[in-house]
Amino acid sequence: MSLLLQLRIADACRAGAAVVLGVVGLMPLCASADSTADDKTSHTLPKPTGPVILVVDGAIERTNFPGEARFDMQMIENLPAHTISTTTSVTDGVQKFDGVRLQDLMDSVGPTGKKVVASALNDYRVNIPIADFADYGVLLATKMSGERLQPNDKGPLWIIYPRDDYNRLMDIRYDVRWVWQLKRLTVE
Ligand SMILES: Nc1nc2c(c(=O)[nH]1)N[C@H]1C(S)=C(S)[C@@H](COP(=O)(O)O)O[C@H]1N2
Ligand SMILES: [Mo]
Repeated sequence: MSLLLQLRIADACRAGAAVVLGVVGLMPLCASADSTADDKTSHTLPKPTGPVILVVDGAIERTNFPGEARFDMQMIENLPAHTISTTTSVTDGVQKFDGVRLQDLMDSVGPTGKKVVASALNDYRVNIPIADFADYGVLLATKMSGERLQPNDKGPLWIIYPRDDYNRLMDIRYDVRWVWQLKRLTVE
């Protein structure tokens, strides 16, 4: 369906034209046009009340400041909690990481691009395909072994892949995506 036609149908729906005209064929179109409109407006992003620890910008649909979505720890921890236990390339043995799924964080801002440029406090930056987040349940970790990640030691946010669960993740191409001291995700 053309965008113009969709817009006209949405307008007609808002005006209640479908009900007035009683055009049976138009009713299902109204239902879908309405739910699309609701999807964009119903999840608004709250504003941070504490220190901002992560900014998501670029190609996103929902923001809480001009052009960007700012997150404090509380906003991040309001997302569903998840855990990954895995070896890493920089620690001894298996570590338990707590945090939230990057897919859930992305869903909260509505990305319209296919990758993120992840950048860190030390200005390290790397491209990550957004598909990774759903494919592997990639974690935005806030804790390791039950302790909050500190900014002087990989914190406050560290991207964690479940490398022990997928052979293909035990690879330098994925190791570079484990961004520690994450501060910004730019969707492109
Ligand atoms: N913030 C930040 N994250 C980073 C890096 C970095 O320099 N800074 N190096 C990356 C690279 S190149 C690898 S291989 C893994 C492991 O990093 P490390 O062994 O330097 O800790 O973390 C990645 N994440
Ligand atoms: Mo590396």
